[in-house]
Amino acid sequence: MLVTDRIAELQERGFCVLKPHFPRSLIQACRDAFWPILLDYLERNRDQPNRGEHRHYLAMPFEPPCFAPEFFFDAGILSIVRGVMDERVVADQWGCDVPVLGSKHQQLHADYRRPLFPEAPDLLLPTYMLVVSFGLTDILPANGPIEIAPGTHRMPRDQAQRSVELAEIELQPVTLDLGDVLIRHPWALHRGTPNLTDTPRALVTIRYVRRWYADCSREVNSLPFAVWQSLTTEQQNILRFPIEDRPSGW
Ligand SMILES: O=C(O)CCC(=O)C(=O)O
Repeated sequence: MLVTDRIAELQERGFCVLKPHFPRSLIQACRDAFWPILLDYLERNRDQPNRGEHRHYLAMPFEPPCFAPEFFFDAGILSIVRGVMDERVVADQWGCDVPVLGSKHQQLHADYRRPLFPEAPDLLLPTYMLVVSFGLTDILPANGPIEIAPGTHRMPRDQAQRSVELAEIELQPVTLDLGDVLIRHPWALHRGTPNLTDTPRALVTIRYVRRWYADCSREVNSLPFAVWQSLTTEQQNILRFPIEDRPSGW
């Protein structure tokens, strides 16, 4: 993987895929621990999908092995994310998107679309957030890969939307083998596609933002103090999440 090539791809197309990147064993351990939590959540929230029909978003737990430092502090991923933004980026969201059987195509959309300067919504700005995602299973055409319209992160929203409608820009399905990592600019237009299988499709995401940016737009879990304490100071400085049960005096 050439970091400079991936940075150029992100800047040009709004997304890139690192193939294969994370060890499968790390993801399998995450999935084994997370699956009962996910199934319980789906059971309780079957009738209250929060991302459209038969689509759920839930905050990921920080208890290992659902959480692994390798996911957040990977040297290759951080080089790319820092290369696009700056050295001081922080991670501020850790969640999972789950379409289940019955889900449909989402409307084409951008995430976190509230403009930084409302008086200039189409002002072309340097990137100030990126999302890094990987599947807890293979993500194939049958279980609902995300589709992304390349280059639309740098276009006025109306023009981007029109270009896709007129098929001047083609939506690209992003299938992912276990271990592959998708890095994308959340303003590149995209949509979820239907999961046609009985197995929930879990795509987990870490959001990295420039240190000065905050929007509290998604629910997150707290980081247990013991987990936070097990990290190096440099790693602690990259995580911007509430810390649970921090003893007084810390
Ligand atoms: O889960 C996916 O494939 C995409 C989800 C998404 O873009 C959303 O819910 O905003």
